[in-house]
Amino acid sequence: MFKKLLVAAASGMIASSAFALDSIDIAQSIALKDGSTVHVFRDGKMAMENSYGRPVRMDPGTVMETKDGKKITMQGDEVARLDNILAAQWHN
Ligand SMILES: [Cu+2]
Repeated sequence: MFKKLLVAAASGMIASSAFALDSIDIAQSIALKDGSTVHVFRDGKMAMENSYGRPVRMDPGTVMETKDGKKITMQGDEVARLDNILAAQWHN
């Protein structure tokens, strides 16, 4: 797990929140400029995690800015899906 975090940090993909999510369902987690994180699922849909590590809603189509200045358009709004993954993490 620790090694995984180091790899994530080195690649610049680490979330600013305390947890790097460990889910086979999540393809990519991208840190945003405002301190939140967008998790991209394997099917291309996304879910937002705020800077406190809580799942939050975002309207599909919303344009987000990544920490390194790229623009991403919100696809879907998989709050419940992320909520389940986060809940599972806390029980580990
Ligand atoms: Cu978003």
